[in-house]
Amino acid sequence: MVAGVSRKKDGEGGTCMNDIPVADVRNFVLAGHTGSGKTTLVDAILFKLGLNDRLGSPASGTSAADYTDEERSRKITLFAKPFTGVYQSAAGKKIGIVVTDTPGYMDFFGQVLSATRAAETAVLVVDAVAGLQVGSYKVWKCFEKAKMPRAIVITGIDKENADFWKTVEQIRGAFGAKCAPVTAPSDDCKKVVDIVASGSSLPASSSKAREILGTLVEIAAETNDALIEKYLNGEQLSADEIAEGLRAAVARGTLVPIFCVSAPKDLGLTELLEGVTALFPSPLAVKKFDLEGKDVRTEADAPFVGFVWRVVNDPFIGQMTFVRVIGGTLTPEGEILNASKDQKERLSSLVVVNGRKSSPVERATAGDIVAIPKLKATSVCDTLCALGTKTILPRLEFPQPVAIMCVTAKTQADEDKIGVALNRVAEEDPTLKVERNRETKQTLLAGLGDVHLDVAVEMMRNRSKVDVTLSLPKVAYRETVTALGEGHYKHKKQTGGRGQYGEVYLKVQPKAKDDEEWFEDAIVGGAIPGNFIPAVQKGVLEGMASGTVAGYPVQDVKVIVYDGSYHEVDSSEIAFKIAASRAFRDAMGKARPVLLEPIMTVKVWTPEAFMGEINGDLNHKRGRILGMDTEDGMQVITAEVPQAELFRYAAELRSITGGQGSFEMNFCRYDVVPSNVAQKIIAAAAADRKKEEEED
Ligand SMILES: Nc1nc2c(ncn2[C@@H]2O[C@H](COP(=O)(O)OP(=O)(O)O)[C@@H](O)[C@H]2O)c(=O)[nH]1
Ligand SMILES: [Mg+2]
Repeated sequence: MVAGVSRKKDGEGGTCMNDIPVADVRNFVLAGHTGSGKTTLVDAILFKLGLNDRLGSPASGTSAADYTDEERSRKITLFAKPFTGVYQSAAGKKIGIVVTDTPGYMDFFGQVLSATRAAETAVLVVDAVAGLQVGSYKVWKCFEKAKMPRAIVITGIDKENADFWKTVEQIRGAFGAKCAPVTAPSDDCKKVVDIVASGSSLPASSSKAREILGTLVEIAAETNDALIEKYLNGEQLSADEIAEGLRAAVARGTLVPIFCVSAPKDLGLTELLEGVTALFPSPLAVKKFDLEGKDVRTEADAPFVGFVWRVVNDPFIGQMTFVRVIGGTLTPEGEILNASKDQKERLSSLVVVNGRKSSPVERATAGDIVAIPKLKATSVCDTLCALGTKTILPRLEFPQPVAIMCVTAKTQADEDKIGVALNRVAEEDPTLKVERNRETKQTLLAGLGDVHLDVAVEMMRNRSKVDVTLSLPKVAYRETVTALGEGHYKHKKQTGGRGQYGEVYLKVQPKAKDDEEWFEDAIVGGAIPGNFIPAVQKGVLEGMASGTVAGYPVQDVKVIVYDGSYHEVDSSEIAFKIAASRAFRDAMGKARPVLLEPIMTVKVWTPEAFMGEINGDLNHKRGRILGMDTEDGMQVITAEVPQAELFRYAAELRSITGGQGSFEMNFCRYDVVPSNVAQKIIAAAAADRKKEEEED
């Protein structure tokens, strides 16, 4: 891994890949609103740890963290990325640091979810000027759900208008008094002080820091009976006792330490890394559970268990499966079991990836994130474990895609490669779905937002050299009838040799919900001989494949064949099929046929302020509001809306709510398209057909 690091031989167990005991590893993930300074902080940490010989920055395109083409062109993080290094602590100890950067843009929230499963401690990054933003709340909720030890870093304390204490107040108001600063900027903002270490030497002017010091000592004391007794007796706790108490409080979630930094000015970074060392739990200090809720052993001598949280297919590092080691020791030889798929996988090497640099390692233990090249059957959320054992870790629940677009190749040559390229991007990202709609004959790509889909297209271009365009998908319209219609067709041809003859009378009507049969043979007296009835049925089905309104499939109709005639010699299956198909079309045309469209049930989450505009917009979209509710301080609107109106909703809702709203949708039913809308669809379908005929 980190070049030049020597490795101990087997038998000296209990060490991770940096020769650092598992107990001295600190693995944390950074998450927060876009632009809160996560990547800048990661770059600064990489520089501090000596993993990068210059301080890169995302804004100038020199970031070691935001290194992919897609990220550099947009200047935002799109992919979660882990970095591993060694920190030499002030006390002279080697600490293994594993830090994961994540995207803040909500379209990529799936990456945040995965990354939290690779870390012990979840760190919310908040900008000292902007304070808590939509993304901060969303990330916090995700941390809470994962029940992880947490910390907060306030960035940008060097910025004009930055207000550290005001931001602290806002955080404590929103997330509780368990959030307390452990570092703070000096009054002139020229340096950062460690509140506990400074203790009595805190300047008298820092009344807020002094007050917090009292809070911290109290939180530390509360973790331990002996300490609380000492504390209540008015005795001073020693520095070690406070440190131990604070560490225990972070691990059990009664303390969320707040740090402050300015990455560009190198302020507070050392204090942060010291805090990570002193306060963050080691992989041994946080219990891990399997699917059945049983403890998973985390020591290096336990059987190996690892969680697959990321799969990458990237031009710099190739095909890699990122594994967070949960327990035991992983070495780059032999076979392991993919317990989720009950399939063996062969290992040939093990690498630590730091951005575009990667280097082989000989072992990995709890807390480490290592990548395995070229696994065959393994995907995100799978559990890998030692052969002869079987542990399955809980999977992650990803949000359902809400933005759906049709994908088409720009050139004929790319048409054939499109499937492979699409699957490649979807394999990496569990929040992207690829689907072939047989009805509309379109290939659909679904994701969490328009930017998500745009990035997928760019990745296909950069990585698979396939150029595609996105367009609004076609709606899978259907047709049905609303009345009874009678139809008739006589198919008769007598042109030399054997003729063709078949005559069918049938009725079409709306099918009752409880009626299981769509087809009824009501022929009496053998007007159509029984052996031709299957052909009649096939003919009707052919007619139903393309309705009389606009050529869409017909559903929810009942067809009753009640009369006809045949010819001893000339009648055939094909003749009856043709007659039945035409008779069906005749009947359908008289049965007041209508167009049907898919209706979706939509749930929208929004702050109160946007309720009016959202309701108005849903009405405008021909939606029907079913109800309104509150959930976690957000308003929730439930509505039924035609699918045709929803293809751009991810972007539209973002623009209405400034990114604060979110929604999900599910298919509900087919319903009749109002006639004014139907006319346009019918005209468009006719134009399409004409175009197709011309092309043929
Ligand atoms: N002055 C100042 N600017 C910062 C600081 N941290 C980040 N920035 C700037 O804020 C912008 C967004 O930072 P970035 O790290 O990409 O945010 P991310 O989306 O959270 O990864 C960039 O232009 C950074 O240069 C900081 O501590 N001080
Ligand atoms: Mg970033």
